[in-house]
Amino acid sequence: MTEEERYFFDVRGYHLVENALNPDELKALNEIFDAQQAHLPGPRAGRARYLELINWGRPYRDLIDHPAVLPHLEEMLGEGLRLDHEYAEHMVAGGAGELHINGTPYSTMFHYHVAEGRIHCGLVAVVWALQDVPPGVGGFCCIPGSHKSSFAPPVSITCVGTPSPGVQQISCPAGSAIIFTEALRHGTLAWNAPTQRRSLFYKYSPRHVSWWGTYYDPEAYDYTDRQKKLLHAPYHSRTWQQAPGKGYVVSPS
Ligand SMILES: O=C(O)CCC(=O)C(=O)O
Repeated sequence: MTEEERYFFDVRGYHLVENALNPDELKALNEIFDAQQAHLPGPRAGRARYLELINWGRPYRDLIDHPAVLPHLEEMLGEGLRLDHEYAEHMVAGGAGELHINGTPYSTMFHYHVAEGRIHCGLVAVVWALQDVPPGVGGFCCIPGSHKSSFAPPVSITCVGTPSPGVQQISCPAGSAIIFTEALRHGTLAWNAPTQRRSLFYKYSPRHVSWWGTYYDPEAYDYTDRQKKLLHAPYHSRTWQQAPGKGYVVSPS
């Protein structure tokens, strides 16, 4: 992260990377999305969530450690960061989702703080936009700066129906990535564009933290070494390791 990016991330709680995907990557991801969507039963109305994108092919697996976002994630989550879970959503019309999470009350899962000149986060999300998100059409929204709020959010502040002042839509061109700390108060504005919203959510946690509770198999595909490192189950330290099939632990030395 540049000094300016770090400053604005700290102030706002999110960072927008435009042109994170090149046109070939975007095309491949959308073509696979088309094929997956064709399997959906019924009309493609409203909002649908798709799980296990990791099984959708290499373009989806290559988002795990995409170079447009990985350096930012490394800085916020530290060594040993891990992919916690991923999913996709489409929205055709409507589909608002209420604001959630906030700087206060404190949560070990969704925390944000700065110590010793470094950002420390719980869960951090990357939202990949596969279609344009023009101003005013809805989609991801947040209250910038709320990851550092010292007060619990009033329930009167909403993004459903008529959004409250201070709730900000983050518009962006297709191929963008929004990186945000889940401590930020965020939600989904109803979608009203003629095109569907297509968003991919890849969420990362510090080395020893899990939100999803199920873990990837780093051997399931021909992952690169760097991708395998991001797919480990949560742990803090492995200075002592269990000997496979034995009831004792061994020192690495
Ligand atoms: O982009 C959106 O629709 C909001 C995402 C959201 O609420 C979340 O990631 O927890």
